[in-house]
Amino acid sequence: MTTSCVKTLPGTASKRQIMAALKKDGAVILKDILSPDDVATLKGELAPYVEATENGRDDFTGHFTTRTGALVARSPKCRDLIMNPQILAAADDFLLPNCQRYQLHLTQVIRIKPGQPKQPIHRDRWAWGKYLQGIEPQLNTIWAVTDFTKENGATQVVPGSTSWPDDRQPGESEIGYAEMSAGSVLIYTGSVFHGGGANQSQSDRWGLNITYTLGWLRQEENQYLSCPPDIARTLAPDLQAMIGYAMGSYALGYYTPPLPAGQGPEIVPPDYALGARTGGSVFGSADMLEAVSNSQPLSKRVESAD
Ligand SMILES: O=C(O)CCC(=O)C(=O)O
Ligand SMILES: [Fe+2]
Repeated sequence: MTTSCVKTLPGTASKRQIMAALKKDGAVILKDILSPDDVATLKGELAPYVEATENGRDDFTGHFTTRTGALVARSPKCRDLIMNPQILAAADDFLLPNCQRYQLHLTQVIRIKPGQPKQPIHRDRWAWGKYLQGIEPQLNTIWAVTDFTKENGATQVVPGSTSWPDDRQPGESEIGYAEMSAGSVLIYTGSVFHGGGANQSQSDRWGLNITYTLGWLRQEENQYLSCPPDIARTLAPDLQAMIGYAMGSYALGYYTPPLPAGQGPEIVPPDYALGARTGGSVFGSADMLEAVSNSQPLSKRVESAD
């Protein structure tokens, strides 16, 4: 019998309530953030790509599961979800203590089809292996595009498992299910144990996985290839920066346009590729240099200054 459950807050929940739930359980659901119209728009934009996507090839990706990416480039509605102010307020609190900027980590529609067994329980932070310990590198969302029920593959979540040793296996009674209506969102950390659920229903479960990570770690979905400069150029500046077209720290992320000798600057930030002109041949700002030298986040410096 299941005794664990994933806490659900109203869509109007404050940042304090969200952070308290994340701290205690490592996961929380915000109910009905998107309107039925938003959900229909999302589904319409994503459907052609999702329908054309092949099943996974192993037990982790799922033989009856499809995973569809490049959602910044493909779906204007997804861009709003990525920049949702409630989610970003939580990400500010959760990630900024350990970086100067955070960035988009991946975008993926996960469609769990009927007949898909449970995904192995895991931590998403294992994308980097088990090297990183003692730091929270990642904050995640799964937006429900269809209803999520225990029967159709609602995400399995182990509330309170964020500080478990990596090799601990949850018992059945420790696993909760992120049951939620379409338009709701599951927020969960990179450290909480979880996995896709089994779909024993007759229809697909669609979840939209959007995740964020520290600006000094490699992104799981390579955004420069999924959203190359010609497309990124058309986006809002804050979204351009979020996907990675901004310096991650004083020296992280610069490039040199590979032009003939003397025909271009040597050291420029990545938004130069989108048309930004900032003077060239410096790394990041003086603030970033100072922050990285002190290994102290900008957010803390701002707080301690007032
Ligand atoms: O689809 C889900 O509910 C979760 C999938 C997941 O955890 C993953 O693929 O890393
Ligand atoms: Fe996962």
